[in-house]
Amino acid sequence: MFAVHLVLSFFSKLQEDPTKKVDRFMYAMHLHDDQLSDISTRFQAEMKKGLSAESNAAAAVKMLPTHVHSTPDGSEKGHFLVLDLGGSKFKVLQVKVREGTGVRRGGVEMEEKTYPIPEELLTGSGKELFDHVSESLKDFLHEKKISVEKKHPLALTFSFPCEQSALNQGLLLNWSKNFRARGVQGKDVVQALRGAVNRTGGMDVEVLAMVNDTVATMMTCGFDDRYCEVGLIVGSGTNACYMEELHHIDLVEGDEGRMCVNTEWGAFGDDGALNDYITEFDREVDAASNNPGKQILEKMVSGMYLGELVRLVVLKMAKLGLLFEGQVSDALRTKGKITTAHVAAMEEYKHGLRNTRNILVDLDLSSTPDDCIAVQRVSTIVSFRSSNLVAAGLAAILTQIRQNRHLRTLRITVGVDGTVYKTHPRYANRLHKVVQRLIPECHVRFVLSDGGSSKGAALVTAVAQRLASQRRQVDETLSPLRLSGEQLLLVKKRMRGALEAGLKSKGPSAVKMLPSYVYQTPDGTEHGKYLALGLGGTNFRALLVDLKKGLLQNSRLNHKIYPTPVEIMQGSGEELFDHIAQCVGDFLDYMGMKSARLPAGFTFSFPCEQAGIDTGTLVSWTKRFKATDCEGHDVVGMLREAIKRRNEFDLDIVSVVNDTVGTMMSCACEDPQCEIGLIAGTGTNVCYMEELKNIEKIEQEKGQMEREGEEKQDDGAEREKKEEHAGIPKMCINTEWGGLGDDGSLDDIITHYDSEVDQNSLNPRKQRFEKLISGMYLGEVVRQVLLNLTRGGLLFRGQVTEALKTPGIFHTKYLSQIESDRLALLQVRSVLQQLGLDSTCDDSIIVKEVCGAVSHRAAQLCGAGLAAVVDKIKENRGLDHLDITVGVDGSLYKLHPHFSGVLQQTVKMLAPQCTVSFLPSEGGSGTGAALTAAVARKKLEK
Ligand code: 0WK
Ligand code: 0WK
Ligand code: BGC
Ligand code: BGC
Repeated sequence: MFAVHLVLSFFSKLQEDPTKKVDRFMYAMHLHDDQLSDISTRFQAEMKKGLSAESNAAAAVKMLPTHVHSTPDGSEKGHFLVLDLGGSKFKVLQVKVREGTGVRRGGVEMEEKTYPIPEELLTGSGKELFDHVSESLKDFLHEKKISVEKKHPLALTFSFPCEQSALNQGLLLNWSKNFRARGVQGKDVVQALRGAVNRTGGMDVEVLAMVNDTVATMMTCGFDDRYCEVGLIVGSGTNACYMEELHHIDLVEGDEGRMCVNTEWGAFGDDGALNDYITEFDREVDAASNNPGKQILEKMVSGMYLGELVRLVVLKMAKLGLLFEGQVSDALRTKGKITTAHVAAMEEYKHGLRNTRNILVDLDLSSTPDDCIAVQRVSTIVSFRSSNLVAAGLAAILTQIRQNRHLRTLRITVGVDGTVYKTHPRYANRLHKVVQRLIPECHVRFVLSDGGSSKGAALVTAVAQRLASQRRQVDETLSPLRLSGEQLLLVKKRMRGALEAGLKSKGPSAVKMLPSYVYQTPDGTEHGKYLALGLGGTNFRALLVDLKKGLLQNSRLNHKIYPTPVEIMQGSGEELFDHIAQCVGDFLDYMGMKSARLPAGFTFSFPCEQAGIDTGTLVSWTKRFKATDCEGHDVVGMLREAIKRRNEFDLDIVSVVNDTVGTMMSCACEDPQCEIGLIAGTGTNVCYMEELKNIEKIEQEKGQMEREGEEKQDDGAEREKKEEHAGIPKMCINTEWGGLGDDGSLDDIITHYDSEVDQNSLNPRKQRFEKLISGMYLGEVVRQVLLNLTRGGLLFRGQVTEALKTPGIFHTKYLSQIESDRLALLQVRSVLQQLGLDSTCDDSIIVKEVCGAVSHRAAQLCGAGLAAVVDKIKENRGLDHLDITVGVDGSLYKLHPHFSGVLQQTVKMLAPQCTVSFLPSEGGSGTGAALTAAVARKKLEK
């Protein structure tokens, strides 16, 4: 009975659709979408392993940096020689790239010749292989009548895994496919080629770039499609590359921009990551290959192995009697007898089955139609699995890119080449479909690279040339902004000279050295309620301070900031002070203290000639202020008149101080060693405690000096240290160092960008030092440099947009944003976008570099100035070493990511005998104004 059942099922099986038989036999090669998603996820994890410095060494998927930073932008041009080595054909080409007319419509002409590589050279000595390559090149130059006199830039497309530290260098990690030449692994392939070219002689070529074929393919397709940022090869080998964020590539310096990474995904699975998907046939192919255990994925996907896989499956089925009634021929037993071209032929739409029969005949196999259908099915399943695995790999890469760019959907193009993809029927469509299914959120376009990868290789060289020349031009443009140690030392010396000059002469001096009539920093006994008013670079501030002896931290009660409209800054003086009086009125209202005739300290952040603590004649406006009828007038007087005009409240203005002085006073409360006040904000300035005897320009009544000295005798130990110096009468000098250079002393430092900024400013030829440093001008200096680079065609594709021509559009806050380390380049681009500047990655890198150069110079110059001040104080006190604190305030110092650090380093470098601590002011100069008022009042009460 059982026997009857067996025969029946056998016959029913025989009648069965032969494809079903094959599907069952090869079920392990059928990969469903969830398996492909699993493989894709595993591959993305492998990618991350390859990118990270920690795990790269052990990673199977090497993720090799290529030093190709950008895809073509249409400005590439030139004639290049290209050697295309490593695919199924070795080609020598000449590629002529002409500049694009209309976006990217540049023309590319190519001449090529394919040179066979004798089998023995593939496995012989590497030297002979490269000699063959070089001789083929020479033959090509000869045949194409290309002059051998001229130096020819050459690009090498080398389709094997290479570790590159630069575009024109690459250590071969291992051969793959059918290459096995000795003495090349671990060596620099470019050097090997150069050696061969020298041995061949009679030609002058400069190897400028070596690229993997995936990279060259991406570039070739990127020439016509700017979305092309992935290169894919499914040929005798398989591999993919893509544009990765530089900050993800640990093995390469820099965080800015992108770099193309050659994944070398052929090695995926070499560490066992695919073991649960490897079939017995894959193991057999691997075992029989010349690199067992290596390139596991490649052996499941690429043209070099597909034919073998089909042969081994058919062989096994035949042995099991599932095909050809169990007949097996020697040909079928022979490795390589079924090629990938056979597999493609068997799959052909129309003639697939006929081709299959013919191939089986060639293999000495008599086959039934069902056998042919079955064998064709085997081919389909093998190549289907190949396209599925490529789809899974691509899905991982595209997901990585989408996640890198924080996008929900991604529009991207994949440049493809390789005989399997190009010639295998249905391969391309299957691949596209499966990719779409695995990552529906990505809109993927596949572009076949026409004419091979050499156009791309030439473009990489052209880009390398362009980047190299761009780099040279950017360096030239920025070099005047890069100050040497000698130059900074010179600035320090000149600042010192100006400080000395300013102390002597009452007459005009670049650095005015204005006496502040503040003789001492707070000693902690200050107390009482004070109103502090502050007119700074951009705002007016009103502050109520209740000083409690020595306890500054909780003395600040309330404050309000009133933006100063430009029309007030540049209107009449009367309007300005009426505006101030109105704000004070509003504040007192808000505090319910209109009737309290409070003592007030007035911080006035502009140069004032003072005759006493409560008067100050404005010397000249700076920053954005240009109000009329103010210069030469007493600002305290003008404020008092405005208050009178308002007739709502009254104030007892007991002191007027510069914001540097206010800042020093408020910080000195926390740190008695603070005797310098520095502002690096909209404007810049510094004050410091100078010894009265050095301030020759003010009338010194001997009596007054003695009186000062005596007073101080009776305070506690803390004062001990100060005694050492306090004995010497001092006064705080508001240096107004912003004016250094107004006498031409900085002309050798000032660049034409700075001159542009100065000419367009409200006060040309004034405040030259300030215009090199402070926040009001840095953005403008950057804009001038960007204008220059754009006019030179180095930026924004040479498009000088209205935005770029608009003064003041590049706020200094953008510098701080653009230079912040946390900001990826994408965000730099969005900042530029906001400014109406459409930029590329390269553009953003250059813009960031320009911002960096301008702000770095500003901080260094500020440091050079400060070094002069601390050195002067050290010498004033005849000290070998000075410990001193600088109270500092201002948006540039507080908000710019690098300014304060570079400033401190520069001071350390230029004033090595001074230990300078920096104390950012919490209370702002307002508290300082109140303290000054308190100190002034204390004196009056005596
Ligand atoms: C053509 C490209 C070449 C690449 C080859 C890969 O020009 O750089 O290596 O495609 O395909 P294969 O020739 O291996 O099928
Ligand atoms: C905060 C001080 C103020 C000074 C300002 C300078 O309290 O007196 O004028 O810093 O910084 P800017 O606002 O110009 O950045
Ligand atoms: C090589 C890759 C190459 C790929 C396609 C692989 O065997 O390792 O570098 O890109 O073949 O040619
Ligand atoms: C003014 C100084 C002020 C500095 C910082 C400069 O423009 O001339 O008086 O201290 O800005 O605000």
